[in-house]
Amino acid sequence: ESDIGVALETRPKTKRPPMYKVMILNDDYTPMEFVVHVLERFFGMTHEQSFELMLTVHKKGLAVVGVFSFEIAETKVSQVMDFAQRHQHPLQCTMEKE
Ligand code: NFA
Repeated sequence: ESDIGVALETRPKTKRPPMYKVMILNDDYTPMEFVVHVLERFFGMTHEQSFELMLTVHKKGLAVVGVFSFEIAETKVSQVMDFAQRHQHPLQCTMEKE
């Protein structure tokens, strides 16, 4: 009698952590070479990859430069914003949940 029960849901609810897109925005003042350098330095791209992505941002207005966990994305955004500010360029870097 006490052995009778209902079958319970056993699916493990192991959601993957959300990922964040890090984006670079175009502006009229930041030199192209500076953006290329930022992409090489903080996103581990080759010079060719960086140049191509910089041109995409220049033409389209923005581009996703990488997808990371929250903490890594936050760090990338801070590093780029600090670096741009130190060099007095208005370059903007933002993040958005995927
Ligand atoms: N639009 C900038 C220029 O013509 C270059 C740039 C590219 C800036 C990508 C920001 C992002 N100097």
